[in-house]
Amino acid sequence: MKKTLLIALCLLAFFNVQAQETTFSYNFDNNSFDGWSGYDADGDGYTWELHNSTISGGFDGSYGLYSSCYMNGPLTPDNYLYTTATYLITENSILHFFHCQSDIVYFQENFGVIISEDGINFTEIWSKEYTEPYPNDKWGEEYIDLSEYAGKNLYIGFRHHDCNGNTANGIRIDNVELTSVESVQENEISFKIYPNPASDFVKISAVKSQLSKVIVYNNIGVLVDEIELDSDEVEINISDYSTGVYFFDVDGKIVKIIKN
Ligand SMILES: [Ca+2]
Ligand SMILES: [Ca+2]
Repeated sequence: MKKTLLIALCLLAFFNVQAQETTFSYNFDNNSFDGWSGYDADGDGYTWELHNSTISGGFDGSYGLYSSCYMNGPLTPDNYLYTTATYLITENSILHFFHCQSDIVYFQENFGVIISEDGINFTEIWSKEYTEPYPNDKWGEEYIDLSEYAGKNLYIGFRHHDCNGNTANGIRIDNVELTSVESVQENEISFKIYPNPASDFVKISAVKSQLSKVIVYNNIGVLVDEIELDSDEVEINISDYSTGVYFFDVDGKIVKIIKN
């Protein structure tokens, strides 16, 4: 009787899994670092700023990102700037931005794109060392393919480093966008999974679209079950599972289930 009641209550407690944010777009024209965080790794007190001057400002005379190599004397910058939120990378994710030196004579900038899963340890995945200046009013435009990081939730940003004020003056970056050709609607996966805890079966039913794959791992990450399907509902027999914690990967979304 007690067990019947427990299962009945658990039937009411289902999960709604929300799609995570996958894109952003910043032109910095509001003169705000909202959504971004920085770190002055070389500790000289100078790091990323927002400028709108004709020399150090953004695209088309707007505000843009600026990191200096020269301020009352040569600097040797190591300045980080990155998103305060993580973004779910898909197989179609592209980072798009514009960049330009601030001085056509002192142009030898070096900067890169950085990513991190924890917001602490960053890896530079792309970099550019200027070997010639961009002509006046011309900017470099980059499309960085992030598909090899699909499935990861990443902090994304820029690092200005390994250049100095004897040959460089500062780097300008503007119109930074993370895009994906998939629409948000197509990325949305919403389903119910119940009961939890469960003893004999776990039922998964899609709220929108179809389910295509369920992978079950135990509490130390060992593969327990893998089910390919093409339907909006599945019932997985777990009566042979040992008691404990399991992780159900339903089309890329992970849900923890306790087996009694
Ligand atoms: Ca701008
Ligand atoms: Ca610095």
